[in-house]
Amino acid sequence: MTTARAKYLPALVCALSITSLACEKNKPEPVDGSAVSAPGAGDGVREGEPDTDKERDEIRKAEVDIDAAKGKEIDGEAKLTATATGVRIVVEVEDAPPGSKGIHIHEKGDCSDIAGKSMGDHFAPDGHNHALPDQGQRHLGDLGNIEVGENGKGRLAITVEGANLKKDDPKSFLGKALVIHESTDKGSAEQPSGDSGTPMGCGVVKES
Ligand SMILES: [Cu+2]
Repeated sequence: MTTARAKYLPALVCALSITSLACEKNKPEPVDGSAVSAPGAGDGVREGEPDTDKERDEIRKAEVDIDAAKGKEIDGEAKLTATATGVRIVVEVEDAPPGSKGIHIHEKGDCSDIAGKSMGDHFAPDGHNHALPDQGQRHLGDLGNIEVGENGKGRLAITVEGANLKKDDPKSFLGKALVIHESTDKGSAEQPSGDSGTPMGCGVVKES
């Protein structure tokens, strides 16, 4: 009897329920770009505490205020944190066209002419070819793609191993530009930059 009662209890609750909410199953999650993050990147990443006195003296945090190119729609910001082995970057955008958009650190911190690429090429101090984060060796500034939902919002969290936020270091992101493109970065198949199209957003990495 106990088993039978347990079996029919959910149906009873459902029938007595004033609203139908208790009976709904497989209700689709709302589309929300903010839930999306890069493959392999996530909150399991070690944040890293300073190992030495020298590291404690270094700049630990930086930020980016992302502005739209003339005639483009996007707004957003990025927070950068130096870890023991690299730089963790969390990018959040809004008011952007939906889709998968190429995102990179470019070599020059100059967003004065985004369409004219005043930011220069991808930041690539190691001289590797262009690729996506899950394709192994790549430009240090290759961050892959950010997924923007139908609500215009997107979020990317990624840790770039080997980068830093030191002043005047050859692998520092400080003073470089974070750039978001209109199209999808196709990765290593498209050299030298992934064919992600016109830059639509840009901001300089500044100490915070
Ligand atoms: Cu780019």
